[in-house]
Amino acid sequence: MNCLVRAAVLAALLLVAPALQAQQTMSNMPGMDHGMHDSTMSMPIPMPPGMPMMPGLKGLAPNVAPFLPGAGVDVAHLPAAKASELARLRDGDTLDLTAMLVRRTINGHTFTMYGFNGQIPGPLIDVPRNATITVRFHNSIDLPSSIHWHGVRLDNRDDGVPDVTQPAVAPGSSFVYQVHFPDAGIYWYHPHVREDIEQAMGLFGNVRVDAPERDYYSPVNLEQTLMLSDLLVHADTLIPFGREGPDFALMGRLGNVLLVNGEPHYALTVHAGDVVRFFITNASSSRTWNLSFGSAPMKVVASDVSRFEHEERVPSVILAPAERYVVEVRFDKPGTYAIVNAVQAINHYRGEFQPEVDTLGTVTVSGEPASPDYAAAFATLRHNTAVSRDIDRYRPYFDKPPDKRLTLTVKVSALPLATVQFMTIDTAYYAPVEWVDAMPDMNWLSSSRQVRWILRDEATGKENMDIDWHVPQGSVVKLRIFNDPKSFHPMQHPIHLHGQRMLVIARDGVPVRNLVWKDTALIPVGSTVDLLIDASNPGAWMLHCHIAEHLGSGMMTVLHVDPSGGGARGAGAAR
Ligand SMILES: [Cu+2]
Repeated sequence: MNCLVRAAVLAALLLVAPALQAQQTMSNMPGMDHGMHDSTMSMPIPMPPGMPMMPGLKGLAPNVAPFLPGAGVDVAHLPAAKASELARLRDGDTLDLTAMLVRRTINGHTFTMYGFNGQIPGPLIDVPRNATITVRFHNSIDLPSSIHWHGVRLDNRDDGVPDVTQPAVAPGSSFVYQVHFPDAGIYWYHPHVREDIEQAMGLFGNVRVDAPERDYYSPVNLEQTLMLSDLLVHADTLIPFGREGPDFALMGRLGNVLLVNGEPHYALTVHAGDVVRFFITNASSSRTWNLSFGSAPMKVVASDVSRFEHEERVPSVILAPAERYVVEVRFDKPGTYAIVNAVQAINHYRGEFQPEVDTLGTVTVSGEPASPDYAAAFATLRHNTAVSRDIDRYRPYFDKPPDKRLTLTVKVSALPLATVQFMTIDTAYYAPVEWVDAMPDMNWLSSSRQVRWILRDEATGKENMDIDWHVPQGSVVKLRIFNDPKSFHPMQHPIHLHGQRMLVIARDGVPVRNLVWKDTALIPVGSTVDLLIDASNPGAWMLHCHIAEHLGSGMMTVLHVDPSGGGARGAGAAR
């Protein structure tokens, strides 16, 4: 549909929307209890500039009760949130991690949020590769919780998934995790209960696993970990969450305050010529980021579970929720470099894309020269032959037919009529990735009671938790995922597999040339992506979308890796 036609249809829809609202009020549709208002829910949802709230949606509220952390608690009596502190641990060490209420002030507004040990992000856990640590988790928040060790190939019982590997940890209770780290790199931890609330409110932290090899990475002057998140705020209030299930179920909650390490203005000072290695994690619920460091040259070195086969120069790095990238950046000239998120926003009125650039922070480069000067090492793009050799064992499986196929889609019921009408024309075209929430009103008013995001097994037609996949330990599983662009609201999905590692071997039939071990892969709208799973770790492992609201709307299943020698099923899927 061209822009003018779209604009005309939209204008017509806006004119008829009040009539639609009247019609829907009279029709008493099931599940449409939008009339339950209170003072918190009648607040306006922040809209993009120039975009009025759809008239047919005015006065409505999500059909879930509003929830914010710390109801009845005086925020003034809570401890102020601290910045992340380094927790350097050795094999056999023990760490206490307490999820607790904190007082957090951002841009002059004070909120009740959560933090691990009072910190946002939680402690930066630094361990040597192959260490095993004990983590005593204490739940002092007002929801059940758990800790999932994202990307870590640990024992299944320590994976932190309620109803799959452990019971949820009730408020006031504790759980002990033994966490073993077999792979070097950057990992993270977060609850696996209501991520849309708990992770968004501050319960996330990094784990850095150090390799014993001294030249595992190139030499740099400085290392920094960056956790990216966002917060949805109206004036001095957080927009409430849904108590019974997520609101913002269509696109996920995209915040209007962008944060690096929990702060709205990240700042770093370096010397001229310094090379900085950034370990970057996307801890936001739904936002995909496109990050760059001004004009400073950058090379991408590693991602979720390994280094790349070879380093590459890149203008920017894209991170879907839960993905990690390790990049090295050289700041060669004195001055100020802006760290920016540069994306394409959609203007639904005009049916056009427009650039949107947010500054997340700055790197100030002093006149003092770098010492040592690593310019030569930075100019070298390394080949990580150890990574290529490890992957060589798996290359014979790249061309086999898929063992498993999933289609990603969505079903909706009882959404406001204006939303349904809008989506009918909105999906006349689609974006491979939705970088911003261009329709926050419709998104807010869709809850997990009305939206069901779906992983569908192409072989059986089964969906989500009804899929009962078993593969033997040691098998190499080729999983083909297709993201259906013709669904009610197509959207990209970052698909995460627990406890294993996988390669993205092809996108839309085109082989990926520079491989890296991943635990999360972005599947853009309309795309077909081939994953090769190294199913080496026995247990029941979640496979799900990492958009918190999609997960909370059903988009998950379990991959059972049956222990070798005992009761393995589905051997046909194996090598
Ligand atoms: Cu999703």
